[in-house]
This record gives sequence, C-alpha cells and structure tokens, in this order.
Amino acid sequence: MSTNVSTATSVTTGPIEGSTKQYLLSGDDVRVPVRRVHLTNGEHLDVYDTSGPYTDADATIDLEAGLPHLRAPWIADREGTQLDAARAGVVTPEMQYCAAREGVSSETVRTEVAAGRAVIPANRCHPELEPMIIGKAFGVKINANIGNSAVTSSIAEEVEKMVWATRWGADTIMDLSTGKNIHETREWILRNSPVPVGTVPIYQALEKVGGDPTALTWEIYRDTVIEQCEQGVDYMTVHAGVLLRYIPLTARRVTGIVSRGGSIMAAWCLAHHRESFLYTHFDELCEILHRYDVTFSLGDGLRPGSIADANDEAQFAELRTLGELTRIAKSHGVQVMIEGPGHVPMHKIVENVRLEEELCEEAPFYTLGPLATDIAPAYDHITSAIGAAMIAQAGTAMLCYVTPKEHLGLPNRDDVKTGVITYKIAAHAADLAKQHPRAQERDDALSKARFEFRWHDQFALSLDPDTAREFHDETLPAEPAKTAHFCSMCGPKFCSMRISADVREYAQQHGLDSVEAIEAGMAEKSSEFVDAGGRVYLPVESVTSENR
Ligand code: IRN
Ligand code: FE2
Repeated sequence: MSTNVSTATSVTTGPIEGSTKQYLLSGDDVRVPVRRVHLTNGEHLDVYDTSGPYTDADATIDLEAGLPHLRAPWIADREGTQLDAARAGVVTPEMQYCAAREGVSSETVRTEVAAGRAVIPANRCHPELEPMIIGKAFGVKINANIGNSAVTSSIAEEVEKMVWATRWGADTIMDLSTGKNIHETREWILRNSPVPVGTVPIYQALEKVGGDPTALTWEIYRDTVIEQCEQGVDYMTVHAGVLLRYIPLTARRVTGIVSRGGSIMAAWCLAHHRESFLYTHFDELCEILHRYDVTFSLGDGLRPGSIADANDEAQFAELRTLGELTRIAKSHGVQVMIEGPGHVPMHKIVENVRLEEELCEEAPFYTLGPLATDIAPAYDHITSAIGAAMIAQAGTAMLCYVTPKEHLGLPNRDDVKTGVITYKIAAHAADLAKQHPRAQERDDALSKARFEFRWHDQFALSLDPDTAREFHDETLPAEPAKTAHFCSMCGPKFCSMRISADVREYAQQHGLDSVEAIEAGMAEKSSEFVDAGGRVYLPVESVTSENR
C-alpha cells in the first residue's frame, strides 16, 4: 500500500448498542459472524452481520496491515469460478459460508449458483472477504455506493464510509471514486473491506485519457480492468448493452441518458460511429474476469432517469442485449448479475422484473431504487425505497441504495447511514412479503419487547438503536422511563399497549380469556350507555366534570 497520500487514521469500531459479535461454527472450518442481540428477559436473537471485525468487542484494527486473510486457504489452489465449481457439483467453502449465513443447505446455494440464479462475488485476489450470496432465493441484499469525486473527500473519509456503511448493514459497497488517487483509495478500501467491493472500470479508464470519452480505447479499458482484477475488485459494472443503434432511441426522452457509464459509451460510439468496444470485445473481457472469478454487473446505461422515460424502447432494447451478453458470460463460466432502473412509477415496476427474468435467464437483478416519483429531491432515499421495496418483493436480489443527497451532491457519513438504514427497511419489508423463513423473527421479537415495555430491547432490536434511543430520550431521558409502561407519544393515560395489557390482567384476575374479558367489559359499558338514555351526545348539565 502506498503511503504518500493522506490515509485513514481511525475508523468506527466496537459493538452496536445492545449486541455482541459472535462467530458460529458451521461444518468443518467455517466460522460465520452473527450479531447477537441480548435482551433484558434473558433471551437473545442472532441477526445477519455484515460489519466484519470492526464490531468485535476488542477490535484492534490496523488499517495499514488490512484485515486477516480469511479465504487464503480456500483459494490457494483453486481453478475456475464459483459457477464452474457449482456446475461440476462441487460445494466450495464460500458456498458453505453463504449457506450458514442464510440458514439454508449448501446444496441450495450450489444449485442456485449453478443455474445462474445467484452469484457469490468473490475475487480470488480479495482474501479478506467474508463471502455472501446475491439471488432471489436468499435474503434481499443492499449495496452502498461510496467514493470521492474530483472536488471533495479524502481517502480517510472513504475508508471510514466503507466501515460505517457495513456497520449499519451494507452487504456490498461500490467504490465509484473519480479524480485523483483512484488506485490508492481502492487499495485502502479493498484491504480493509469484509464485504464484496464493486467498481465501474470505465470511470478510471476515462480518468486515464484526461476525461475525454472519445479518446478511450479497448486497450486502455482492458488494462484498467486487469489492474482492478489484480487488486481484488469482486464485481464490475460494464455498460456493454449500450449499442450504437440504441442511442437515437433516447433522443425524445425527457432526461436522455442519465447513466454516467452509459453516456461515456454513447459519446464514444457517436464520435467514432462504431459499435461499442465493450460489446465487440466482450468475449475477451469474459476471459479476463474468469481468471479472477470477478462477477459481471451488466450496467443499465440506458436506464430511465425520469418517470416519463420509464419502460421505454431504449431501456428494453438494452435489456434484450444484456440477455444476450448473459448467455455469453455464462458460457465462459463467469457469474453475472443485471443492473436495473432508475425511475419507474409503481404500476410499471413489476414488468421490469418479469422481463429481466425472461430475457436474462433469471440472473440476479440489481436495481437502483427505483424512484417511484421525481418530485422530492432531498427525500429521494424515500421515493426510491418505495420502488425498491416493490421491486424486491417481485424478485430483485440486490438494491443499490439512494441517499438523501441523490441528484444534489456527494453523500457524507450521515447520508450514508440514512441511505443504508432506509434500504435495510425496503429489503426487510420484501423479505417479509416473500416469507423468507427467518425474516419475521426479528419483527416478532421487537413487537414483543414493545408490548412488554422493554424499551432497551426495543432499541437493541431496531435497525438504528442509536436514533431510536435518542428520539425516546428527547422527551423522557430518565432511566426509570426505560421500563415505564408508556412513552411521551400518548402519555400514561392513553397508551393503547398499556390498555391492552390491562385488559389481559383483568381477564386473568377474573378467570376469562381476553376475548371474553373484552366482551364482558363491552357488555358492562353497553348497559351503562342504554341506562343513560342511549344518547351519543349528552347535555352538558348531565355530565360531571369527572366523567366528561
Ligand atoms: C445499480 C443499478 N443500476 C445502476 N446501478 C449502480 O449505479 C451501479 O451499480 C453503479 O454503482 C452505478 C453506476 O452508475 P452509472 O455509471 O450507470 O451512472
Ligand atoms: Fe435519478
């Protein structure tokens, strides 16, 4: 690692409030991490953990040295990709690891990978990685984009953003750095990242030709891809579906081409009036990615950038080409996922998934939101989480987060957290709707804690314990309030949770089940009402100040 540039000095470490990091032993020598949430009633709940060693109780992280090489013994004498192995009937340690994390059999993992319905992005040059799987049969995953731009942010900040994003639940991160020090920034991120790292190599290639897309060549691009493969990048966005003949289809759009990579390739194709070199050299690209087991993320360079442009001819023409490229990549034994939109109104969302599955042999779909409306800049984490939840329920395997700064600026650390938590909500809501076997455990545990006024447990079980506690403590900061049977929302008299607890208590005391208790109570109230004349509104004089 070169040290002539500003480097990370410290990053966030230590457990998340109310939980500890544990490692569960599975199979021969597979140790998978979980976050164990400890409850005040003596129970605990283990949840999926993306945060790496940073949340260990006594984490001592040496950023210069990088994380331990967990996968080193697994990849030492491996040939071929996870896809090759799966097709040959071989269960790799990475597959075992993913199976343990997901709570499914290794055979389920192997068959999904073999069919191309799931991918395990794990470059053989990224030994620090804790393997994870992306596919619709598994929990919905989320990606956080980080990376500096020419104008702002340092390497230290980017490493901290990676640690911070994975702390809150990012399953993968993409380093979208542009400007100076791209190589060094990526090196620091990779050596310290417990999750797969994705990139868009065309960004760095463009940097190498001084920012002029027309000056790009296949050779410069190829060398950039090899450089990134050598470093350990696990998956790469390749906008190989932007064909020369599709570009005119975007002419009448409201927002034209909004993909950065897509617009770079469109500019190149138009300037040379030739077919994209990503498309014409695709076989060669497959051979390179195969050597390292790097996964393709076939880019949606023609995705809609507005509600008006959703599901148009340009978008779906590109998707058909991505289907063709999927088959070529798979014939080389290279793993593939497919990137999707963008901006799509709710009634047009499901069609995207159905078409992707049909055209791309159910390769994992990986979408950017989509935003369900264009009218809320500064709240586009929300506009997009609405679309993300819907598209994930329909079968999308991974969601690319959107932060509140989308369309407005580069996200800072707080925006990264807001984006991650927002997308964990969308992903989890989809897992529930898909009836993922483990999803509801956490909802049930939290609901129980809420009903029993175990405030500490409610915080600990939540996606963002810090903010939940902070909001609670804004009005009731004292420690006794953490066991009080109310919060400041309704106060002690009107808490519905407390009232239903009272009903249960009344029932127990009177030897009734709660339905009977409610009925008995209702009958009592009803005769009171009839006795009083059966009127909904009573004259003021007839009501005392106590029962008014
Ligand atoms: C995900 C789905 N569609 C696009 N993405 C992400 O957008 C992709 O993974 C990468 O992080 C970024 C690429 O943006 P451009 O170059 O297509 O704008
Ligand atoms: Fe957008």
